[in-house]
Amino acid sequence: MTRSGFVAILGRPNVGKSTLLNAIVGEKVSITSSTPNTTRHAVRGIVTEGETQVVFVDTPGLHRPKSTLGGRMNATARHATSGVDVVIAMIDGRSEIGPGDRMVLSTLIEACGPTGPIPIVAVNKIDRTAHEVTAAALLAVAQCVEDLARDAGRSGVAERVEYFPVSAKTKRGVDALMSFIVERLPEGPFFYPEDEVTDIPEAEYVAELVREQLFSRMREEIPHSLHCRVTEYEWPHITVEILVERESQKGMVIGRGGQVLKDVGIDVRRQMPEGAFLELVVKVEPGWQQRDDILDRLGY
Ligand SMILES: Nc1nc2c(ncn2[C@@H]2O[C@H](COP(=O)(O)OP(=O)(O)OP(=O)(O)O)[C@@H](O)[C@H]2O)c(=O)[nH]1
Ligand SMILES: [Mg+2]
Repeated sequence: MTRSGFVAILGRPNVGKSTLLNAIVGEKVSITSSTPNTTRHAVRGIVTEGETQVVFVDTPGLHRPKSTLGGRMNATARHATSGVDVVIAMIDGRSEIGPGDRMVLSTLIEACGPTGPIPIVAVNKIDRTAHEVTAAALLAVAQCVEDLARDAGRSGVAERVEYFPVSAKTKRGVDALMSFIVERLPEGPFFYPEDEVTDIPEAEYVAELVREQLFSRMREEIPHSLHCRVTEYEWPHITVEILVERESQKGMVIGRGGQVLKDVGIDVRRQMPEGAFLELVVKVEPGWQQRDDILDRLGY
């Protein structure tokens, strides 16, 4: 009999959720960057080993939204906890537990309850913290969970929570986390073919790769103003349209003499099968982040 299950990964922006997903899957399926709010959709990463299949769901970072898009991203993240077997709340072990983390831990408590999904807290980025700092972070977050659960009238949840120090970047602690999850999965059928690592369509993935490269090159508010979508996918010809919100941002994205787009194209093609012709087009769509009609159309 096979075993299978779903695991949602929650956390405030930038704590390393997508990096953990990629580390677990062993392949890049979700884009990452040092800019908060990189992930905008629920991204599934599938791990199949022998008789076990685990589907990890990476989610947008929970945050205080400043745009209609931000509100939708939070809703996507919260929705991802329904129907799963395990919820991982991730925090950054380098920083104090702040209001954003408390919101995430409250969501964990709420989603798991006394009998629901298995609650896990992962303290990430321990490659950057001394042992005593990691230990202090684990104690602090456990205390925080206890307080939040008591205040929510759900004290029973706190004792169910398991704590794992990890580094998504170096993969330290990731095997222990994975073994813990695998051992607790229920019996059930596989949800995906054994050789599949994600359910993201190829075209969407290419658009994400373009967005990732732009995120690593753009500063200030520009990353948040970007949306990328494939408008033509006729292998080897692929056109990706880059939406910006203002005319002034268009010039920044294109770069002097088109240099930024040229570099983005080179770095994206490097991650694709050989022979791709990638065309990047920039278009202004005023205030798209705030407009429900456009967000619907763009699939948020
Ligand atoms: N040193 C260190 N850096 C890490 C680790 N995990 C992630 N990072 C870095 O932290 C930044 C954010 O990583 P992401 O995986 O994009 O974070 P996220 O939680 O998915 O962020 P959002 O999608 O914006 O919610 C990137 O620069 C990563 O390289 C880690 O274990 N150690
Ligand atoms: Mg992410």
